[in-house]
Amino acid sequence: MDNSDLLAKILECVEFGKVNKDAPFPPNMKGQDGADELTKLALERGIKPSEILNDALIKAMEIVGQKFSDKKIFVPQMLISAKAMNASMAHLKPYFQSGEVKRKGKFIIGTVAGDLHDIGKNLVAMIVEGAGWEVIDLGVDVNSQKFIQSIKENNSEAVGLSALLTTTMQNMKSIAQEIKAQCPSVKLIIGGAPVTEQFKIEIGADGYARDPQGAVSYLNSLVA
Ligand code: B1M
Repeated sequence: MDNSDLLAKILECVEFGKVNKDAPFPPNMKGQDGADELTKLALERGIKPSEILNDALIKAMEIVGQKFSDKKIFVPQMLISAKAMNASMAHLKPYFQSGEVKRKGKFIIGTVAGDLHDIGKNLVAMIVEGAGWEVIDLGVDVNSQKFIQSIKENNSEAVGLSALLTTTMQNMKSIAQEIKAQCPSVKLIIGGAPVTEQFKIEIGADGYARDPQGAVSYLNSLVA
């Protein structure tokens, strides 16, 4: 198997939810290596973590999302794909986190109330941490009080809100407004698939990032 076949195989594992060799699902891949073993192999072969992320994992999730929209798969299949993606990301994490030792500041991040999607948020957290920020990850389904308490306790420079649903984007709006009212000096950055630059302006956030690198650029501009 050459490197491009290996990336294609990792994509297939995430698309169909083959977590590792022992996983019985999907039945037609029983006994085969899964996302776990194949990602390890790819890294051992020297394939760049960013290549694994962009050319296999994120592409797989785009396919999964499209199939869900087309009603070809349902929530359990999305969940098992997410599990396979997480098995792969566990191997990539140390590479994204190996940033500078001296911290540039504290960044709090969470997925907003009502929303349980955390893969994108976890990626942003890893990459921001790798770029030299101390990251405090509040997890998913985070309400305004939890964000505000953490900002005050940690005296953080910036906070990031992630949302993947058009419904929870509305929660993002009220959470952003409450944070700004109680912590006016904190810089607030938003992101997630349905979020836009226009929405940032609408809700009075300070920054919008399409991807983790955008979040890093914005944060670094605060300490430049
Ligand atoms: Co859900 N889901 N899901 N889901 N899910 C979507 C988001 C959806 C687009 C699928 C579809 O219909 N095509 C759709 C939303 C439709 C909409 O609102 N417009 C959807 C739906 C409808 C739902 C449910 C309502 C389904 C149901 O129950 N009927 C339900 C909601 C549950 C809830 O949250 N309350 C649900 C549940 C789930 C699972 C739990 C099964 C699972 C999540 C598991 C997990 O996260 N641990 C899941 C999954 C896996 C998806 C898809 C397939 C993949 C999401 C993902 O991880 N993408 C997704 C379809 C899709 O996105 N194509 C879908 C990969 C990830 C790397 O990208 O998260 O976009 P993303 O993050 C990116 C950027 O957005 C950005 O950087 C990341 C890296 O590039 N970014 C930031 C993210 N946060 C940022 C913050 C920043 C900056 C950048 O600064 C702070």
